[in-house]
Amino acid sequence: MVTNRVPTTPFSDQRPGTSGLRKKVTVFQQPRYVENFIQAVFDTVEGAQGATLVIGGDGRFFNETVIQTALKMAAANGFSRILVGQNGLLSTPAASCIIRKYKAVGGLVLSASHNPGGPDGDFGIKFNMAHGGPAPETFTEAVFKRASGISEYKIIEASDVDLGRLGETRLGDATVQVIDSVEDYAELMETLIDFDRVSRLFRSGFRMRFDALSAVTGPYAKAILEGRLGAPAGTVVNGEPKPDFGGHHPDPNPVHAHDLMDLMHGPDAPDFGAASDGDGDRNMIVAPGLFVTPSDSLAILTAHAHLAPGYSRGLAGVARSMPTSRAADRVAAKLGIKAYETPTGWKFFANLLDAGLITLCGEESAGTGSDHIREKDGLWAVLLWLNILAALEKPADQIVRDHWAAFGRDYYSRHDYEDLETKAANDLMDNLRGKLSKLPGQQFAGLTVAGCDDFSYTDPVDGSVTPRQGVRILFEEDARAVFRLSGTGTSGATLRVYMERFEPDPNRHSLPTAEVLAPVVAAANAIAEISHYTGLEAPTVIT
Ligand code: VG1
Ligand code: CO
Repeated sequence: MVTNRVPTTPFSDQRPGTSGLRKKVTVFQQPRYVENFIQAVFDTVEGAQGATLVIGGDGRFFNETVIQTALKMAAANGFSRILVGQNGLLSTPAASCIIRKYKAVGGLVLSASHNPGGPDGDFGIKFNMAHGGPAPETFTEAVFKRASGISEYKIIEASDVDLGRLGETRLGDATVQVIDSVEDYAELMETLIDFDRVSRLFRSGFRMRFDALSAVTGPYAKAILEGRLGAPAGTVVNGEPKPDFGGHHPDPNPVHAHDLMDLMHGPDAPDFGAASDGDGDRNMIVAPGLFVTPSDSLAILTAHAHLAPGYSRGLAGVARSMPTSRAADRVAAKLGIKAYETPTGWKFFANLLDAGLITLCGEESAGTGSDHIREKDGLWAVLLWLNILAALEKPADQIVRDHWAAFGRDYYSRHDYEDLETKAANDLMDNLRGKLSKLPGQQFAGLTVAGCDDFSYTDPVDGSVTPRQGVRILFEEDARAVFRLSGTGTSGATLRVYMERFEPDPNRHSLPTAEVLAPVVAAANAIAEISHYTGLEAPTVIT
């Protein structure tokens, strides 16, 4: 088998963001673009020689092409065993599970997650480490540096691997094993969740809808919910992964998963609704007539996780990303466990999970997970909810209202301003950072600034410091506004403004979120001068 060393020249834009390298498909389609980045990753991985590598993706347009390239490059770079999902499919949580189970040195996860797909959509490449989680910044920065000076890549000459057929094939000196995409993941779920109890729930007539948004979770949800748990056929909708997600924007939020929202707010709402994103790591939970914010969902799962077999011994601690509401902290305080606050992005949870400091973690962007893997896990969160619903024997909306009554309600909303000019977005953040020292004590829209900072994270495990992770403004009225720029967008810049307000009084728990948050929104706009810098009078997406 011939290994070619192909001369190449670097691209200057291969710096991974919040979650891997994410660009328009057309950017990845440039000759040598994919090869350069993958070579830079392989050059950075320690212990590639003779090791096992996992490769899988969310099935979006360009997935198979990149997988064939990655397989031939992995064989040329000395990996001895390569596990790849059938038809190139692995959800991000399944990839994490498989890396850990088969002791791989890491894995390539091909996905742009919640970003739209298709020839005009987005694509992405992410590397996960041996622990199954996204590479930390030290690694991604080393990849960027390597990619910025790359002069050749290695690839073997071979015909494409048949990804449809399970089993082993030789590729150069390596063995490629095409594996069932669902099996290992489903087995892991059976160790964490009380499948018998959830099956009984379905047998008792409990109705649910799971919207896979034509993305990767369809086969997983069908095999587990309709297969192993006996939910009626048709429980999973949009269950066939499509290269363009059937035109869906595979971001499970009330705006993009509007069909599910309409159903759950209609007269024939089932007992429970859920959705997941492009690569299956996010989850959206909807009770009849009530969208459950991801921040509340994390808090509710923290409060009740002990009802599932995987967590019956209790939780070590809980972590949330900084912009996520403080609802989970309140539960942690009651349980007497520690709560950690990390920057946005799952990679920051890995050290806490590895060190056994936390059991559950989550983000406001609909990511929830536990120490079973090192990625957020959409379907797992849905299964844990089902376990809790079965154990408490209460309607989902009742569980949420009871939670608010016990802990108070954190009203929460995120405003996104998308497709901004990069300069305007940076200017807004610079201006905001520049005024932080003068804000405390000032009043905006009737709220008084109690304190503010630019969030800097010191990892409690390795002591590494990650500065400039978002500006947070705390108000005396127990409200908060957080500002940061997205690290996953692929055109221009996106400003995210996260707003919350705590309401302890149960008589005020059924108000419209927009009404409760109106002063916080007004204060945030005034402080950051959002319309001045963006030219926009309103956000492009509110979730
Ligand atoms: C967004 C979310 C963040 C999440 C990341 C990856 O990042 O805010 O919470 O971890 O997407 O999620 P940003 O930098 O655009 O705000 V996924 O499901 O796209 O891998
Ligand atoms: Co995702």
